[in-house]
Amino acid sequence: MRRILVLSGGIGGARFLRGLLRAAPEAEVTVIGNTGDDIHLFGLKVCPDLDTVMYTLGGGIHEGQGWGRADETFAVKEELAAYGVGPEWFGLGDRDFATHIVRTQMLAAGYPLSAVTEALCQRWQPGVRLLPMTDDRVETHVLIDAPDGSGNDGGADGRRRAVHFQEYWVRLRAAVPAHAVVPVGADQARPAPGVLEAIAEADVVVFPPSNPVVSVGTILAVPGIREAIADAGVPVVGLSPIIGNAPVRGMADKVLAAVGVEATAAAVARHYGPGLLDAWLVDTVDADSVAEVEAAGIRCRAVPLLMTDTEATAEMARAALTIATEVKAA
Ligand code: FO1
Repeated sequence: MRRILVLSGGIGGARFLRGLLRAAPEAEVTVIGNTGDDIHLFGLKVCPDLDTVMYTLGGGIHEGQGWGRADETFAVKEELAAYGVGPEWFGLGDRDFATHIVRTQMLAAGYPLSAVTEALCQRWQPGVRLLPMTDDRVETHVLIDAPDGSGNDGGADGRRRAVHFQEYWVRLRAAVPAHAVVPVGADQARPAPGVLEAIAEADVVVFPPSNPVVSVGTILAVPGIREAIADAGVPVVGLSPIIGNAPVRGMADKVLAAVGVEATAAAVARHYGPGLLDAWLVDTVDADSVAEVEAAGIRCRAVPLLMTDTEATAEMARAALTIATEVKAA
């Protein structure tokens, strides 16, 4: 399993990758990063999931938060707020701003996001090849109830409105019902250069414990990516982001409800489906669901899935590679 392809969201994906690199130091790891969380703020293009992977593997992440830079200051944000320029609910720090300025400048000069990401990674040396899922603009929006009198009514029934994923996630803390999750632009997007080639050349494809709807699901929504993975003829292995019927972190259960999927390890495996997924790891507390997942045609094993530290995470990655080897041998 020399060439490993990973579909990654932000924090969960990035932490898993750190364990994977320890478990398989000789491997060539390519990461397809979700860009549906991207947002334009203050005239800048912010790519939270790409940056989280880059900073985590490059040693610049704020470890406690899991996103943003270590040793961060917020002078620019405070100055913007003094001008009354928001949004104030999104915490962009001074060090992080520099990344978005460089990215936006390069995009304005005509470089595609994939080339810009490669350039940013020159500094961070993440130890993986990081590819955005697409160079085209995709923005995940969430359909929520419009508060009475908001003036924002826009849904078919006049009582719902779509908000950017970051507004739903960060400002609203996913505390309001999500009726639908729409990766706007995904249907017209093309996989970024290198994405389909990386899938074709991979020995194994791994879905880390990232959000199955707004992270891995958004990557799979780019036409051609799901099909290429399903047809690649190599083991596709996933690790459940749900442990004991609750997300390990984040609010994956809220967006799972929006797509009609129960927040259980087995339901997420069925959501990916046996046409895509060959093997699935659930946590030991969900050992009861192994039979159910296997009945759905997906090889399954229960192992500890809490990413408490890099060694525990490396052990998860080893389990993923072991079950992939079994799939290949079967
Ligand atoms: N998450 C928060 O909960 N609050 C923030 O203010 C925030 C700012 C932010 C800035 C840059 C960045 O790269 C990520 C940031 N995140 C923040 C994380 C992000 O909202 C999400 O966790 C991901 O998009 C989901 O993968």
